[in-house]
Amino acid sequence: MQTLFNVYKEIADSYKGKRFHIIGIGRSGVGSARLLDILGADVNISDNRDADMLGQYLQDIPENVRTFTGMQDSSLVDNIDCLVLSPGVPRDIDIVKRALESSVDVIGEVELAFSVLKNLSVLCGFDLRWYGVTGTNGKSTTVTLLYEMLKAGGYNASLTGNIGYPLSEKAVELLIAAKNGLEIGRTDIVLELSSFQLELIRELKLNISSVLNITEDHLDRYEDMTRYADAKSRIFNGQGDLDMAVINADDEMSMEISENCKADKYFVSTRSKVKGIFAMGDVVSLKVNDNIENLCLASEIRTKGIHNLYNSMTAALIAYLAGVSQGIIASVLKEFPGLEHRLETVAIIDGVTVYNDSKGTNVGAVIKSLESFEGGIILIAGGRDKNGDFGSLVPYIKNRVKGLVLIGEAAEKIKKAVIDVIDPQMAGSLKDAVEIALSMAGRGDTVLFSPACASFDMFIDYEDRGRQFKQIVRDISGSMGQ
Ligand code: UMA
Repeated sequence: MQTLFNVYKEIADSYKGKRFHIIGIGRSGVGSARLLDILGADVNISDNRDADMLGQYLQDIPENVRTFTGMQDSSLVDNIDCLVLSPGVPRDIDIVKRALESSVDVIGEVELAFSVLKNLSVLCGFDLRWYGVTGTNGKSTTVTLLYEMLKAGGYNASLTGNIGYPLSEKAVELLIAAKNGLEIGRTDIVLELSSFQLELIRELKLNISSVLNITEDHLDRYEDMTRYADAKSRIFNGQGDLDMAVINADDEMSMEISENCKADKYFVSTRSKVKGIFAMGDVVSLKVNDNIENLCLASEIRTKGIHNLYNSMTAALIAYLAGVSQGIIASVLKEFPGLEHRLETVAIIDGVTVYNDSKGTNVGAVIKSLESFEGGIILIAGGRDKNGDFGSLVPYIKNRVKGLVLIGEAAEKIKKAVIDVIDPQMAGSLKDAVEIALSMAGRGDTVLFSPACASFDMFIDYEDRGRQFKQIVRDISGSMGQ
């Protein structure tokens, strides 16, 4: 066995002097830059936004890395060996086309980090397990639950990817450990994968993959639903028959894309007693071999709503297949409170409960959130349109929503789509929207902020949007002495 420092050197030797250009100065771009810098590569990074828009990310770029902001001229990719794309960067822009035409290797941040981590584990001889989850909605809740279950089961687990901690940062962490000669033990990596990230994976091989659901989203980036589903189906690409896949049997598109999956398939259902995990009435059961074993009651799971039942069952099945005991899985399900920005209770003001659901960035997610309440909802929605079909909200608005307040670029488009069933109020700012919504609500009603749109027209991201919403609500609540 080589010493860990020699392993680090062997990996670094294959990157030394190689010329990389990274597009996007955000979380993924900075992680990639840090990783390639440690490996001694020759690195440039660019962002088409001006420097003053890039905040802390600019400060975090290593000093050896040449930085270009406020422009993205195609000549930046002349004379390079490899172009690394951040997930938010589409492949059909000029600079990427130029790189492809010049036969430059174009990879995504996840693939870059995966190949370094794979080499590291092979050369150091430590076990690296990979669990990847994709789907339109519920990914972050599911991967967080899975991570909690693995940790509770005594595994050295890491939570990475679309959840906000790029895989490249995990690779940096382990490379530094190797460089410093620290022993690395078995590591279990839980990876949240978006369709953007899946577009550019190549070698990524998951021990357990999972598809939660596929509904309309990101149609501003994809020509149609088929393209979007194709990107999602890439999650199975590297898998063979010794690997496993966990699929929502009740979701038509998830089942469709898994047809060619070569892994051993397990399913999640609330409709039939599938191989995998199912809920019949209130009882959640595992059926991994031929035995049916009761895991817990659905009513004991702390997060509420049918979508959370699917998320919980998926995480439970993956954890079980990874070797975590049923008792530990059940206790995590009973304790896990849910995530920030997903149907998060913010305050009760004069008997009106206010929820922050800023992560409701597409129509499907908003429908799931509306379904969690019987009625009496004042919905605040709007933001940057992702070419969403707002018309599909109509039946849910008709049955459950008594007031609708719209903000952002998509406000007019949403209004047109729903005008037959509700007359929306238009608001100029999020603060106005909250005030209007509260004035429309009565005791026992619900104010739900679930935008059905991206946040980038008015906020940095959905987290910033959710935090600003909560601050506005808390200020109002505080000023009323509640
Ligand atoms: N940019 C360019 N040129 C372009 C397009 C973009 O320079 O042509 C620049 C932008 O100006 C921006 C930078 O690229 O400054 C940002 O890149 P990015 O959007 O990929 O942002 P990151 O900070 O790297 O975050 C990404 C994911 N973002 C997206 O996919 C949009 C984060 O998911 C993820 O947490 C992070 O990598 C770490 O893996 C967020 C997200 O919204 C939560 N994901 C979408 C979703 O969940 O629906 C897919």
